[in-house]
Amino acid sequence: MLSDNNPISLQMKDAEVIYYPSFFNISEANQYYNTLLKNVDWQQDEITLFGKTHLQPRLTALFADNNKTYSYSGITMHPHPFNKTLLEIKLKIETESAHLFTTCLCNLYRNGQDSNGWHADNEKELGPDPIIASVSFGAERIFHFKHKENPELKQKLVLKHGSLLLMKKGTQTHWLHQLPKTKKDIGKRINLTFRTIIK
Ligand SMILES: O=C(O)CCC(=O)C(=O)O
Ligand SMILES: [Mn+2]
Repeated sequence: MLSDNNPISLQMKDAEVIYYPSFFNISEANQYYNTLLKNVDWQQDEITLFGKTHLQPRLTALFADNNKTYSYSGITMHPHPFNKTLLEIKLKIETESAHLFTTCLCNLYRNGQDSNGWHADNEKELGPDPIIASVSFGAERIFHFKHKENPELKQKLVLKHGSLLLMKKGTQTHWLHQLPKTKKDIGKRINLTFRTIIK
């Protein structure tokens, strides 16, 4: 029988991307969702894009095992120390990916109107061609990739409750990604993006 636990390698030019639909089982995923929703100090920042300032269309929080800040879209985030839940998740991902992460940027999408526009995670703090591990809990959302030099090359997947998306070599250098808005009446979604800040 086909198991939903098997990782899937996405066919993407110039990039290595692996999707684990059920990296966490349903009871782990439920528990992590509830704990993080309640215990994370979610904030809504103002960002500046193309010279215009507006509220970010989602809530965020930054955690790190160092004091290093993370800056993007005109904001500088200061980290909280990792809590037990995030450390547990980080360890499991580090074991699977054979990569160590220093930092976790958490996103809370309150409903289908919250989103994350086209970008690559290529801030200078992350060094060249970073590896990013992205965990999803809560409502399922569609995630898009678009090749930077060949925008007709696209990839789209549904990020499930308890899933892990490993964006490895080439992904941030050659592709953009986004989490578009949806008109569907859906619940909240928590996303954790583990990163390594080297500078
Ligand atoms: O919510 C997601 O799945 C994507 C988040 C993301 O791309 C980011 O925080 O850089
Ligand atoms: Mn991203």
